[in-house]
Amino acid sequence: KDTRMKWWREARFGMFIHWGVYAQWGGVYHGHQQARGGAEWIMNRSKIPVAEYQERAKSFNPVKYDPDAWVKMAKDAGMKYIIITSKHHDGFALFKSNASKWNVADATVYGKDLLKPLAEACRKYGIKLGFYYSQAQDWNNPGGSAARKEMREGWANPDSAKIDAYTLAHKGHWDPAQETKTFDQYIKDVSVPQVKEILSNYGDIAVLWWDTPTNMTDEAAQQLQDALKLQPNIITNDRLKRPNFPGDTKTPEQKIPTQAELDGQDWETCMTMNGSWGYKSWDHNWKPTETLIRNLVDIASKGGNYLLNIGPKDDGSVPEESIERLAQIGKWMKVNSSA
Ligand code: JFZ
Repeated sequence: KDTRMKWWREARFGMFIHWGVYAQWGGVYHGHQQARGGAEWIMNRSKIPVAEYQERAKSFNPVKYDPDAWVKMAKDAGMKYIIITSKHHDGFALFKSNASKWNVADATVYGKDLLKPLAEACRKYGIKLGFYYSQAQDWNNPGGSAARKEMREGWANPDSAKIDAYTLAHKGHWDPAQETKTFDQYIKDVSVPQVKEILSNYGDIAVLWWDTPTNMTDEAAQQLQDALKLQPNIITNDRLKRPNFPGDTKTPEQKIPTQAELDGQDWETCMTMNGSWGYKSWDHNWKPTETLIRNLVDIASKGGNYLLNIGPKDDGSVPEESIERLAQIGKWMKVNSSA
């Protein structure tokens, strides 16, 4: 375990990338700002029907996507690794998949795999690449689960009251199209095959970043864990299924543990620069660079890693506020780090 974890324990700083077709909404549905939560949750928060969501996704066309520039930006900021959402809770795969047509190559006008060029750029700059994969929650591929948290909040969707009652009776789902398969079928037909795809087609993968184990069973988790054998040196977080699949690293979210909370386990604080993971057009609550640097110092001094997020827009460009902050951090790093 120690040799496998070596690079990760020395890394200290990485880039999280939340990107998907949800960036097209940017936190706005039919003129309403989504009620709460990250902009990557808009389909769930606003109860967008499956057909409508997929219809808009057809026009997803990130012509400004420049993976070389993204990786260089991370490298210049002093980051050592990148974790990108290969598939978030909306089930949309940023890669060409044979397990589901709901992927960038088959479901959008862009029509090309987005992860391949990113993997190439990471190799070019010597940056480790990891994949976030939402193994259980999936609102488009039938049988995927849907978290029900905060369901009683007001929705941006004007029809919310009616839809909430439906959702309560349907395990968090809001569209019959989501329930034409069982969860076990979804795991077998989509989740496991896609994890095999992302671990087979992009060279060395440093991290598998699981998330939200809603409805996970031990059997499903075991199948996913077995797929990891495709990358013998891979590092995983603790979100595959609690408590039987602890993984390698803990994931305090949006917060830095106090010294007293540290228990000797490897940990990584993931954090947004504003209040959203996915691109949210109306969130201007950006943390000052000084705060981000203090966070990095605090985390590094306690032996953790800082996974700092960017949420690119649907055209593939990165918000100016994020670019500026990463450049300023890089400037500080040049003066203050020995690496
Ligand atoms: C999850 C996702 O739902 C979210 O969209 C984002 O990808 C984030 C990184 O992960 O959200 C979580 C998961 C776990 C906790 C909080 C938010 N948690 O354990 O406190």
